[in-house]
Amino acid sequence: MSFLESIKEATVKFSEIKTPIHVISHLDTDGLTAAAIMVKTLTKLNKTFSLSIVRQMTKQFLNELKNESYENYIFLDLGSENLKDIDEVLKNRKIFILDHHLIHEHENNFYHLNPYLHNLDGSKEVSGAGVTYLFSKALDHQNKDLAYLALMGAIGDKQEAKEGFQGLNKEILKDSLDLNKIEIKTGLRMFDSQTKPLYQVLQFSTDPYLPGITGSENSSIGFLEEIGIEKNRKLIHLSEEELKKLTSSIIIKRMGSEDDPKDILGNIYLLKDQDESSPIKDLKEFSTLLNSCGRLNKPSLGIGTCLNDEKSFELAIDLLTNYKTELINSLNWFYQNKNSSSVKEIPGLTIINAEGNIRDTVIGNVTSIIGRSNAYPPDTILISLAHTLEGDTKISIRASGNKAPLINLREKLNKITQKLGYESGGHSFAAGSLMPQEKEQEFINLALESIKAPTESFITPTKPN
Ligand SMILES: [Mn+2]
Repeated sequence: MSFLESIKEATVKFSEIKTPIHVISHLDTDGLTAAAIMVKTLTKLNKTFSLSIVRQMTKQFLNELKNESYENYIFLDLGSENLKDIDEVLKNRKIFILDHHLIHEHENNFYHLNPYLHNLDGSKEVSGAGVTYLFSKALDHQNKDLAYLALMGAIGDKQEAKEGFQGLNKEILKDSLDLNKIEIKTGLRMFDSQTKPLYQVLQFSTDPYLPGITGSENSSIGFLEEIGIEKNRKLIHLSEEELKKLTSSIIIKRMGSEDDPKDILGNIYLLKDQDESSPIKDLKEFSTLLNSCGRLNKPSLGIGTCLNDEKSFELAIDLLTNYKTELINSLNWFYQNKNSSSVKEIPGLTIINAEGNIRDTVIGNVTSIIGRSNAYPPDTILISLAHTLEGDTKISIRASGNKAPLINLREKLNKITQKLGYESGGHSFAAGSLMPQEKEQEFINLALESIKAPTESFITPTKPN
């Protein structure tokens, strides 16, 4: 049976449900758009449901579900990795899983919809929101008007590359185009290009990465002065001539970087029913907005925005604006204090002890942006510390450069924090930990000790030009 056939079959079973449903979705852009699609679909069908958004599917969360009286559960953008736990905790309930993550095999009698079960690539061809959309469309063809939400989920999960969408995502795009809901333009692939002053768009552009510009306000302003474009202009307001100049100057800047310099050009997806200046006209910006709602733990604002709730939209914009301001202020603090005792630089390692100067909610992202800014040679380990409101210290570890770090950063950090009795979590390319403020100095000393400066393989710092 094909993926679409199995989706169709599941919707038939789904239609028979008469009792309330508990929908559980993921906190990122893809999860929030999946949730919005499902909320619209269920509301239209007059179904009774509740919605929970989770950062992660933990055993603890699943155990909380155990005591509920729901007979039906729908998991969106998650679940495929937790088949065993779900099976154990939610015996005898009707379970629908609409996911696109790699499957941790476990025999089950769920309605499990996942592209990997049909030899489709869940990392590129369809997102959690995409699977949810296909389910919604199979229930009611009219739900085609939700296709743009599915595209945003795919964008959030980095499934849109410079070639555009592929696989089922391409079909979903076609649905949106058929309804004349969106238009595609070619332009600079940059976030905030509709709404932010150009110098900030460039300064915060981490994908594509702009050597010597990303992460530095001064270089960004300098670059624009050099090419004669006023720094506060917006990308959408540039003339054709200016846009060409900007694009070619950026391409020149990116020459010699390992990515294709032309990576900066790509598709821009615009919602036709939004105003020119709307921060949610561009699907990529819309997806950034949702991402910050998730990151800042305000998923309801993101979902509300997807459901066209004006109040949620305004609050979400405020949230994003505050977040960006926080980011800019934090980066400025770093560049102003780079040569002070708050920033310790030894070959191979930089420790940024921000204390109360950078908030713990942005310190990870700030460290990532610094890592991509050319401030340090590739594969320099960056460790940042920031105080939390609860009196702890949040620690973030990243590495500089544009490629996957040579060492496993999570292991690296864990080795240090374990000596103090604390665990670290995260990924090999970005990890973090939390410990009481009193442990700060001890941690810093251990971190400095842990680096044996690799004298011969060390590369001369490349300065931003
Ligand atoms: Mn996803």
